[in-house]
Amino acid sequence: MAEPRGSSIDGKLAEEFAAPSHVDEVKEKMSAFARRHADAGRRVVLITSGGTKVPLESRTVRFLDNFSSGRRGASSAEYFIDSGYAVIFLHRHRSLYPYTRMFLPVNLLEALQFRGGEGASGNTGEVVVNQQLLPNVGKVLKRYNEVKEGGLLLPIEFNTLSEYLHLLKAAAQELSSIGSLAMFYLAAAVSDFYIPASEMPEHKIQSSNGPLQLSMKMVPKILSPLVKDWAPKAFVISFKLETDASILLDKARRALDAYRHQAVVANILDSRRGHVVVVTPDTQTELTLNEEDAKNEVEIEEKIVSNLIFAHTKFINQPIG
Ligand code: 9Z3
Repeated sequence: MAEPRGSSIDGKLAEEFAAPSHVDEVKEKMSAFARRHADAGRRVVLITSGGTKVPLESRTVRFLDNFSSGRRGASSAEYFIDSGYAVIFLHRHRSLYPYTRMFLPVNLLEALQFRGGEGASGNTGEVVVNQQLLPNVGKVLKRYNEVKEGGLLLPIEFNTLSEYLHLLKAAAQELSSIGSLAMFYLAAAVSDFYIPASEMPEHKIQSSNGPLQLSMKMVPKILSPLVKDWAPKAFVISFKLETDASILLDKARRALDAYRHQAVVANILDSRRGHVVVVTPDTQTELTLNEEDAKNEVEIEEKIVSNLIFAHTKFINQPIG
């Protein structure tokens, strides 16, 4: 498969995708975060999470989006932190977030009550939590505060595909300074298609013009410069999603051949919560949740993270050849 060189992708990124105005500020934060943790002997994982928004108009009314909830990324962040990693969490605005993810379906106002019953005043009454609606909230709050005090989680938000691409490039460049201590865990569901700024209508597309036909370009394969140019010593994991199981493993292997990174986590849309395959150049490991796991509320991300941390340790300790 012919892959464009990293430098041409750099050019495309600069020309066709508007960089977010705060990219330099974010770079500084990521660089300081990586340095501080690496100096303390801690590994750093950059997790991408959630879907991307692709605008159809420059004054955007409409956009293309996808299914990703961000649960994979958010839960994985917790397991990495529990295993001693520091986490840069590059996530889609309002997608699931570590720790709060567990309580998201709950209506907050249903879960809170005034102590002393209905007569208590809203201004002076104390508010208590209904623990049936927010189970384990005390335990989760304690852990959340520990993680915050330890400075172990650096959240960075994106919304559009352009923001995602520029922020991932920035992260890769900043993390390159810590070499093999850095892991990239690219779980975000990134659009394969986009409309370049130069071809996008400025104003809202008019339905009075009749049915809409879109022509979209291919998004540059950012994994290529990430592995080759931006963070060549890092341990890089991509995710491959398909709906047709018969092509999944072949696609995962082809991605490994093309980009020469360390592993692909392959999953099928409908079974992604209970089954994945971790594919490396010379291994193929199925990870599955069994009945016992389901009873104990084990999540598949715990198994994925543990498998990859083991491989990362081997990668760090391999003789330099
Ligand atoms: C994944 O495959 C993730 O596992 C999911 C997680 C997005 C399925 P949720 O966010 O779901 O927990 O709801 N991510 C990568 C998906 C992707 O778009 N990969 C591309 C591809 O397969 C580029 S590497 O071609």
